[in-house]
Amino acid sequence: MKQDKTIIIGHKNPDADSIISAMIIAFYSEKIFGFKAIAKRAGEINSETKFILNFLPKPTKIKVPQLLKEVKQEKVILVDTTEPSQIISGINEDNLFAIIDHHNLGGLKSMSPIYARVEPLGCTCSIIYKILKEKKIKISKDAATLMIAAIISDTLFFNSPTTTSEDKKIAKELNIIAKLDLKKFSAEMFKAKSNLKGIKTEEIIEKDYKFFQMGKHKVGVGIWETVDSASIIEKKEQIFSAMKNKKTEENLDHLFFGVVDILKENMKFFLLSEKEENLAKQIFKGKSENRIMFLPGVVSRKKQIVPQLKQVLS
Ligand SMILES: [Mn+2]
Repeated sequence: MKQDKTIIIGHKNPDADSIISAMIIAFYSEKIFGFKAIAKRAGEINSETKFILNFLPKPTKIKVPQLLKEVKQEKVILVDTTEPSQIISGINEDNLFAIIDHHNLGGLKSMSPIYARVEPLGCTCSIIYKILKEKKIKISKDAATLMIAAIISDTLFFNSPTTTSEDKKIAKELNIIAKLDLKKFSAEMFKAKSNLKGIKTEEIIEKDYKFFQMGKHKVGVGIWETVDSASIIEKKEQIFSAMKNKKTEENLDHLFFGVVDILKENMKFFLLSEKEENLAKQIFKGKSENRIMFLPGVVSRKKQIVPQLKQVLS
């Protein structure tokens, strides 16, 4: 019997974790699953991930995923999400083969029993590390470097409230192989992430944007993580106007945009209209000035924004 082609893919607007998780699973797929699977991506590679991929010495055996717009007949290993609204079309009950994720279960179904590994860790790559360790798979230096980078990216160098002690321990163990100066490496990653060169205003909102169905409400939350929040605040007029367009085009009930200052650990939360402003006031009890609310200590959409919005809206 012909083995169906199997792909590994993460969410739309892929971040470093989504791309790297797919790359690592593909690289070790024969050892993990017993067959070859191919890494794909559900969107453009962002500037932080580009920096990480360029950092690897060339040539490397770990392949960069190609863009995939729709799944046809392939079997799918889904990484870094289980949210139906955040995956490309064609992934369904019939072809879902496995999920590896660290988010809340988003509502996917499957016809057959699937391989599922979901843990409340700071990064999908932390879970992948545990899988590799359990299967006694030897991790290469390039793979270790990539996985550390994903962990630093998702946990904001262990500062996000999503970080667990396990993530820190895993990064330490990986760095025995990768031998990176983590402080320097993370500073360079975040600098690359903050670079606005060639980035249109629309992209600032959309690069790390997620859509959620919350009860009857269609809600979008864009996040921009940066070490230079002033460079974004400067563009607030253009950002609000781009938000307005997006909200209309996608027929959203609420659209939020948060600028996360990675170093100062705070968020400037853009509230498009009175509707968003009232919701934010209800949840965060904060004051807003010209529709921007300052939220000290808030850096995580997953832990500090989305559950709170869901609670009020669902
Ligand atoms: Mn992730």
